[in-house]
Amino acid sequence: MTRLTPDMIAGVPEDKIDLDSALMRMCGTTVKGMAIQAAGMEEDYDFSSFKVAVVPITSGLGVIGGFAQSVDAIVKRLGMNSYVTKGTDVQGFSEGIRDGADMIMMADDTMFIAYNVREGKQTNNSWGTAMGYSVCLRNAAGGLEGKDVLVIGAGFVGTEAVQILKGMGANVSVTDIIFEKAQALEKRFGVKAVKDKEEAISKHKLILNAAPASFPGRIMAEGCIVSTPGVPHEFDEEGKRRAKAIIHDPLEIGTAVMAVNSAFYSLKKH
Ligand code: 2YC
Repeated sequence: MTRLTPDMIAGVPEDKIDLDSALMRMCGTTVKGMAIQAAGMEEDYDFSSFKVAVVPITSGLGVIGGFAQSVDAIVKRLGMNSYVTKGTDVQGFSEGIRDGADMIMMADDTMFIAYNVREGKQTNNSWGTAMGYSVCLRNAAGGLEGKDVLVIGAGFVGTEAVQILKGMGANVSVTDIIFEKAQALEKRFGVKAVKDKEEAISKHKLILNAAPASFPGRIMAEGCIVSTPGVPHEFDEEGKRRAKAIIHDPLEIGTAVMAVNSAFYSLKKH
């Protein structure tokens, strides 16, 4: 699990990267539109009736400066009625319940969840990130049916991504710095474990990067599309020139998907 730092998310509250415009340009959707697709729904929804409490968590390595404020801003941009609790941890959770929150969002060092209080169901950030970046890749590529896709990283996000991408009809290969982890996914999900990361990158035009991988432009395929939640995030000038699209943000895509998917536990009932 790669831990965010305050400077990685510094621009998220005011949407400095204007993610809606970036996704509209590369994938043809807004963040909200992508998240609704990722949650398996079609039409637009008005989430303004959803009250969301974001609870700062001090356990383990503690609060990340700006993290709760970033999650709160992302959820507000989806049209939900969100706030950061005054209290942290159990006190903050209890405050949210007392205030009648429909959803509680909180993260410690290993898990980040959106808990739907009404339905007693949760969506986690690993699934949300894998699904969100897979939907972005599919939209940018005009569909993945029968296409070769490389997943880099067999961790929490990569493990979800190989299943999701296979479900979208892609021919999935997976590589990890610990080859046995890629082989384990090959056994479990019938995807292809590949050992040489650089060779795999050079041979794939569609990549979901779920690792803090470096991407020297000299090995990237011309016109490749890289959907990359991995942090830290670095592409050199050659890489930016060769890529048709590089889809990245430090937190928003995964957070938007988990919030919308968790909200739909309530909406899918009707
Ligand atoms: O500020 C807080 O409440 C902290 N307890 C938050 C810790 C988040 C740790 N996780 C991460 O930095 C990344 C995020 C992208 C979500 C999953 N891993």
